[in-house]
Amino acid sequence: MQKRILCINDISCMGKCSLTVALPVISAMGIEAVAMPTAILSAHTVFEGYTFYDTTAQMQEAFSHFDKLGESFDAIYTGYLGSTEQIELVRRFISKHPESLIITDPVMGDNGRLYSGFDRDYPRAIRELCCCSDVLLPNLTEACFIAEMPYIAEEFSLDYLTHIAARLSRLSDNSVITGVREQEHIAVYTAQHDQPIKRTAASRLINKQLHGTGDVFASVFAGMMVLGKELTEAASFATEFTEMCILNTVTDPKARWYGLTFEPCLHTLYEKCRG
Ligand code: PXL
Repeated sequence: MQKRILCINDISCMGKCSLTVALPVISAMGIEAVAMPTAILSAHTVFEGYTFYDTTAQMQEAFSHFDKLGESFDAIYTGYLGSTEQIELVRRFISKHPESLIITDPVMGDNGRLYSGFDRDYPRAIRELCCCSDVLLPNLTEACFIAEMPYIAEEFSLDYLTHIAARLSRLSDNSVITGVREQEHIAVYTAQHDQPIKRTAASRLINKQLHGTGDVFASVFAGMMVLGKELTEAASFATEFTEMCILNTVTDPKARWYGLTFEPCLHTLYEKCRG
């Protein structure tokens, strides 16, 4: 039977992130993507003057409808949630789905700062969601907010990462920390159960801010997990695919800065996953 992932994330009409990335990526992997929009924005929050339409009421009704129909999901993948109220709503829905692998991308910031629209209380609420998740996918900034550790952008020790991972492991068995800057690479570290933290994958460092990169990574990762791959294999392949998309974007002199030019790479997902 075809696998299916419930994707709980915003729709940024423009800017290529969240659901506008998750749906094509997961579909290209041959997996059904069920979309649950958390908000509709004209563009992601890095664009000045973005519009924001809250869809909490619709989420509530959609969750009730799914409950009534008795729907089940191989995984529930959550990304951008607009409010602590939505976090609570998602937590309640997740608690009724023991059959699902719960993958939480705690979208809330980058480069040591929270995104526009999130206040200092938000990381505490996200921690509650992390507690009922099987896998966390924070970037280093988000990992620091969750772990209540200072953010150090570069030249930190392995001890620093180990400390962060140990705090995340109090909340969830598995964490994949992305966006760890090294001299020439951006690395991905995985922490599983009580095993030592591991540098699992790396891609070449490109000094350009490309929004939506984390969403491409998380969508591929979620798809690979649902297809039965080991966590480290899923993280490695997601890194490889994301790097391919980044290179495809930065080598195009006419590319807009809106997000990754991932579309020409989708066929490689289909080929990898078909079978
Ligand atoms: O890519 C993460 C993300 C998701 N959703 C919205 C965002 C961002 C990052 O800026 O603004 C609305």
